[in-house]
Amino acid sequence: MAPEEVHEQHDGFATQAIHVGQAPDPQTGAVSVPIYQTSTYAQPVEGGAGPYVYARSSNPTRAALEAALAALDGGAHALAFASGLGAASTVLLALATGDHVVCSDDVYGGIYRLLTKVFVRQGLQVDFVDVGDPDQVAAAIRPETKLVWLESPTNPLLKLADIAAISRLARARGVRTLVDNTFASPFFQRPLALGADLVLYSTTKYLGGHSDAVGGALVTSDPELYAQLKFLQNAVGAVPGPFDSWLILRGVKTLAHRMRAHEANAQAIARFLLEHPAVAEVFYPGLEQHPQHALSRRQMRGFGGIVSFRLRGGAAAARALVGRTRLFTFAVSLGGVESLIEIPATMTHASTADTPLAVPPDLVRLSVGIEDQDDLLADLQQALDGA
Ligand code: P1T
Repeated sequence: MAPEEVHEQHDGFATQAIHVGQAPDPQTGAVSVPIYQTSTYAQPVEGGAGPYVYARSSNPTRAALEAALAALDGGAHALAFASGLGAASTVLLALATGDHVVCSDDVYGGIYRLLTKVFVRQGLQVDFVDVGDPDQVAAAIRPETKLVWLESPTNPLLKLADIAAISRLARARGVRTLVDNTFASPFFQRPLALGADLVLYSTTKYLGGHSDAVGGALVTSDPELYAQLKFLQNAVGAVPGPFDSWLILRGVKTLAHRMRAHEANAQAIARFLLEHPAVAEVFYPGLEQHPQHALSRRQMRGFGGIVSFRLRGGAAAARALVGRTRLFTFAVSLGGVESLIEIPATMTHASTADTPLAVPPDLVRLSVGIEDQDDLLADLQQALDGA
């Protein structure tokens, strides 16, 4: 799809983020969706139950969040979960013993751990391939394959998958495609419009945006898949509580504005790092030097707020650097308003150590926040100069 078309789909994004599912409360006029802090709902003795019976099954605050999330991805349905991994587990529970998944060879360490340490024990088969090459995905698909699992951009190396090409080749073979869109957020990338069947989020990240709640979500326009996942959402129970649903919904309202600010800062930082003598290599899809920059322009509306880089001084230099930053807090997670710095090899991706998916020990990942750009650049400058 042409970049202009991608842009057009986003018309009204900020308005939808603030209004879809969030009409003033009909009873009180409250303009902020109330936190329905209840586990159960009174039912009429005669005439059958209403829309709300028990809060694992549904809750009005969660329903508002789900409506907003569906709209932002241009999807028909969304389901909210207690975490990104809760959403991922629910998807994988739709598969059966002997089923096969083709997964990106660069993924969040927790997804790798879930697949290889939990679901493989339940009889799931998984192959990790370089999804930057659609031919490798095609070659890995076999009769038992049910799902292609993409992250794009990937965590932590910011690799891209051609979502349209892979979704097309998978569909032709009767295989569904899931895109973990956590890094891009629906503001910068809409996988359903590119042909994917299912979108996954850790809403802990950009959707929530303030590092104050953990959550996950799935979005789809496929009614059959939605029915299956909604059944599992209730049957398995990895649901968010009303207050966390409300926190994520509050974050969603400002997503468009935050993403623009994250990206402007990330672009400036990626360019600064490229020039710094202590830096060996910079990973950011917004750089012309990124091997898939053309693809990122084609399928994304922007490049996001995560920048990774390798240091000439190796793992020791990476350690020294994270000890010197003052504004960039040394912590896992990403997508909040505040800037974070971490070392994937020993932190978020420790589960891939000593495997073919291991990430370089000198890799540093930044979640670039929305503080003043000059302050962030000055912090990195002093930390790199001294490290
Ligand atoms: O942490 P949780 O909400 O369960 O989401 C898991 C998850 C799923 N997908 C991606 C791409 C992720 O980055 C994450 C969580 N990632 C981190 C905590 C991190 O620092 O990378």
